[in-house]
Amino acid sequence: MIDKNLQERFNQEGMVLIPSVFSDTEVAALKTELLAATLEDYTDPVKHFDKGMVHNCMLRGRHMLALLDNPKVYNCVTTLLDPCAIIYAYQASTLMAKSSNYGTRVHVDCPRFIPNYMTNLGLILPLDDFTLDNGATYYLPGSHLSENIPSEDNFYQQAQRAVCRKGDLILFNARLVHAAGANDTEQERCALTINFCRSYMRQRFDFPRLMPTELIDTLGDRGKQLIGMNVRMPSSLEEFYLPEEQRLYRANQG
Ligand SMILES: O=C(O)CCC(=O)C(=O)O
Repeated sequence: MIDKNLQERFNQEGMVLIPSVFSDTEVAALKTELLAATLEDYTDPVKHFDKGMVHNCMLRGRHMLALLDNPKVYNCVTTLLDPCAIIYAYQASTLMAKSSNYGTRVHVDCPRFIPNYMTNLGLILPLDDFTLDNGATYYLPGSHLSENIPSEDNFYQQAQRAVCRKGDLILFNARLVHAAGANDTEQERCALTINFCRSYMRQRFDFPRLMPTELIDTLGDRGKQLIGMNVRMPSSLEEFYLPEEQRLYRANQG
């Protein structure tokens, strides 16, 4: 799915959009699960600053879990970032009717800037069409190439909008300066957002411990890699000396 032209555009602009990756049926199933989880969390007083941004979506529905094994997603991530990539965070960014969320501030999704080296890759899977009215993501092409974050004024003067259809895939260098828009419509705008990182980095949550074994067992090799099953740390000498095929930190993980 990632050809040479797309890779070049990604390197230069920091974002590419791949059309029609998911069918309407797949999108509808994901949206049903995500909206239920969002509404369930929405009034939770603990979640005060990031309302609408469900965490750890793999625990909140079987379709969102199965996305971890999706070959198209895996192909994009391993081509653009790294063959051994893992998930840093599996979240959502829902803009309820007439609202914004924590993603609406001008920001990057990775605090480190290393010239010519991407540590994190962002993925947005729109579950509703992204329009100018319902909050299509603002982004500043090329901004991933600089350490500096522009002022809000400069950002909004030059920013473009990721207007797209539900089921398209937005992939971006996590150093790209971006912001969710505000949703001025009467309908929610739902999206899944996954941040991938290099295999030797820490994840936001310890997914291999956080996920019940029964759920991990449903995953194939791709999903297991992405949640970090190949790069777990031994907590005893017994675990360190396990035979090769049972090792927690597998060989050749980058
Ligand atoms: O919801 C959006 O349009 C962007 C989401 C975002 O900025 C983020 O998750 O970091």
